[in-house]
Amino acid sequence: MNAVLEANTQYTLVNFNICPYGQRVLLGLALSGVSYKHISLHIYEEKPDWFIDKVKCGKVPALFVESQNGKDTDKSAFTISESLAILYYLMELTQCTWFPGRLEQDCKHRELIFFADDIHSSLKSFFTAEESQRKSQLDKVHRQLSTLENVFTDLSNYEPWMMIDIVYAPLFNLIKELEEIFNVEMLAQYPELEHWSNNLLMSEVFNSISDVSFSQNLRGFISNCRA
Ligand SMILES: N[C@@H](CCC(=O)N[C@@H](CS)C(=O)NCC(=O)O)C(=O)O
Repeated sequence: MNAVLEANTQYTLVNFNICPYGQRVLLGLALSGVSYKHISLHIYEEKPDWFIDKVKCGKVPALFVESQNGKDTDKSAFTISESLAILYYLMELTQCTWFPGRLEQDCKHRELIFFADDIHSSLKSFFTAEESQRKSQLDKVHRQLSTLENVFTDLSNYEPWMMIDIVYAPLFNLIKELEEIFNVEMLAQYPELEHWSNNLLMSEVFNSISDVSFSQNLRGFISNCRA
């Protein structure tokens, strides 16, 4: 980490405690060693004016970057929203190596990074669905996991943590919780994914960003969505 940058720049992460996209950024911050302040908002219940002023899309995670260059008057500030944009910023800022560095492999990683958002959206449709629709939503999740299993199996070995791991660890964590809440199996029939998920979720860095009340908060959020 660049010492000058660290001394003069204040990073503030605004997040919602069960947001998987926010967990990506927490992992990125932990892995890159950038120190930051943390503001937690229940984004579906409160969007204060200071937040809307700075975050035009109204979504978390958002990273506020404020620099002070010597004199009081010489300040600059900007906001980054979108978890992937924040991760790319952190990667370039700290020169972390979050891609294998070989063109073809890097492209495969990027493909899967985009694919994670499709899976997230299917998981949301699953947990907000009426009971009668849940089975068909689960089938859709399975089709995506089966595709993921095939593509992931073809990726040759790489050293974690890459951006692909940062993006999939929160997704696997959400899947694990949903399996328990709805008493369904999602990962068990995909050995590569299960192995990958276990490695990520049992890692020290994932534990360091995990919130003990995640499970309870997620259950509360899901029952509110369904009320
Ligand atoms: N594509 C965005 C998704 C962020 C997102 O959907 N955040 C949710 C919380 S998990 C949010 O802020 N929702 C508030 C809203 O839609 O009004 C990212 O990767 O950061």
